[in-house]
Amino acid sequence: MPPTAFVTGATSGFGEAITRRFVAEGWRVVATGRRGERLEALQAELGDAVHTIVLDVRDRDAVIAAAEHLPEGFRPVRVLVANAGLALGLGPADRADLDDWDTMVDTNVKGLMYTVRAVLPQMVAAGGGHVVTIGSVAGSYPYPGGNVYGATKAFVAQLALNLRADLVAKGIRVTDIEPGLAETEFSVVRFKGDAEKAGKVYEGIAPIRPEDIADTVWWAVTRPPHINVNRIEIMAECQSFGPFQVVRS
Ligand code: NDP
Ligand code: 8X3
Repeated sequence: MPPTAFVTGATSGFGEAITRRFVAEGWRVVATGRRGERLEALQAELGDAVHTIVLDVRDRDAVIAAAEHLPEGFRPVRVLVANAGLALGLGPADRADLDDWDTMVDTNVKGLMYTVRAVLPQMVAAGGGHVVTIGSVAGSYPYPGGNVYGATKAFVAQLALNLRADLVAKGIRVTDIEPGLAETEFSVVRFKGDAEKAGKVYEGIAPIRPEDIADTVWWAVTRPPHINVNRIEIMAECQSFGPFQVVRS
């Protein structure tokens, strides 16, 4: 029986590329996300190797039920790619929309918690597995307007390390992949559908592509079982760090 990967946020960007990569490598994939029509298209294209579930990771009961009721042939989950997430807004903290902050925390923090908690028991019962979380460089380095988004990604990185502490020597590995600037639908979402503004983020540069992250996930999960890749930070070559700000009067 081919092994199964469970991917959240499989309807676009990294999650879609990760789904395609695992299927191409002969795996089965449980592909999840809120947009059912995107999942149907993916299923039609990739066939029986994919089982789709319309799933909002903010819905705790639905996440638990999805993991508990996987069909024969799609369980136990060998690899969880907890990828679903988003940034909303890029304004300064004093003017940020609190609903945006709530949505980012509900999705990137609580949705991740629910997903991990839902899938882990079957990995423990099976005596093996791999949890891949998708953090961000924004979780390590501050930037103007990154405020709560970056803070949610710091949570992702620390949860991944703490999962390692709980799961050590249980055959379950944990890797946090922390990308920088990558062209997906991320900026369209961040700028609430403003495609022109989103497009400018990637103008004149060569950003990370979704396939690069799919390749990174695949690399991490195919390392020999006696090692654990704790974290991978990966930036576009055109991206680097800003200087400290010093404001003079
Ligand atoms: P996309 O917007 O292209 O994809 C985001 C995915 O997350 C979609 O499939 C979306 O599906 C899903 N998603 C969002 N909210 C929910 C929800 N409540 N429940 C279930 N699924 C949800 O962006 P990316 O591929 O870039 O983003 C994937 C991850 O990578 C995110 O965690 C993001 O923070 C992170 N990241 C992105 C970087 C970038 O520059 N692009 C860099 C570093 C990290 P749907 O809308 O159908 O539910
Ligand atoms: C997305 C990368 O730099 O836009 O997590 O925050 S960044």
